[in-house]
Amino acid sequence: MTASTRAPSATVPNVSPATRTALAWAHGARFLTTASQLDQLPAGDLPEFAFVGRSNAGKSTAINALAQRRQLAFASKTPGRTQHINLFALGPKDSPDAYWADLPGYGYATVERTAKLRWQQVMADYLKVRRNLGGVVLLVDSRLGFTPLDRQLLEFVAPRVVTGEVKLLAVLTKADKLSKKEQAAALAVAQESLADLATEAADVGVLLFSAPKQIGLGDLAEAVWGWAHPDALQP
Ligand SMILES: Nc1nc2c(ncn2[C@@H]2O[C@H](COP(=O)(O)OP(=O)(O)OP(=O)(O)O)[C@@H](O)[C@H]2O)c(=O)[nH]1
Ligand SMILES: [Mg+2]
Repeated sequence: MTASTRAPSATVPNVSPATRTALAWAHGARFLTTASQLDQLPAGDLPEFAFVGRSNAGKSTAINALAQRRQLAFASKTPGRTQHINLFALGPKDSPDAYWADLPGYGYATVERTAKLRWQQVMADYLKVRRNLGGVVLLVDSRLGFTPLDRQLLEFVAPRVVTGEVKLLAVLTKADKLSKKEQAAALAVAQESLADLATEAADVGVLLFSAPKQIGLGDLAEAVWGWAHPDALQP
């Protein structure tokens, strides 16, 4: 059975066929490799979708939620845990159709300064030069909103978003920690922050997300599935 035909988890009931297809695809994610430098990443033509954001924003947790695996990506209470670029393969085992990249978080205060600068450089280079980068999922703690480092990251990647080469989805994590009213406010502020970029670029989105409550999980899966399968008719 290939990943694309695998049944989705019974923990996500009442989903549309499109969401079901996307979740089944995400469920097939498996660890591929880890890299501490860009030149260790596999070259190739498969589209790659990067999960980026501040340390502790919830990147690894979102990947685990998408894959419906507890420990596929290493999530932790200790910020700065993800120190390398971890790559996951998607699609059928014998012919993968995309990669996900879990990138190290930025902005973690107690990481030594030189290590921090080195990583920020790796991140900036990755976003600028990774040829097969097809999309960026920017994870932002919904209680904090976009911080200066998030805005800097957006500036790094904006030129490629404007040309349509790279899609962008901002995911407001930990929505379970907000009331409905606070969720709506966080969404509105994030939409406003992305408004300028969205007028120039076709593919910029934002959604609320919670891993434990599975808020936005189907929408996130569908968005990334759609990036990987631009020619597919609606599933
Ligand atoms: N309540 C709640 N907690 C979350 C959510 N997403 C992540 N967390 C928690 O936030 C903490 C950090 O999550 P990670 O997924 O490790 O964060 P990360 O962005 O990968 O962090 P780095 O690897 O340090 O860059 C963990 O304790 C998670 O359990 C969420 O949607 N809701
Ligand atoms: Mg992580």
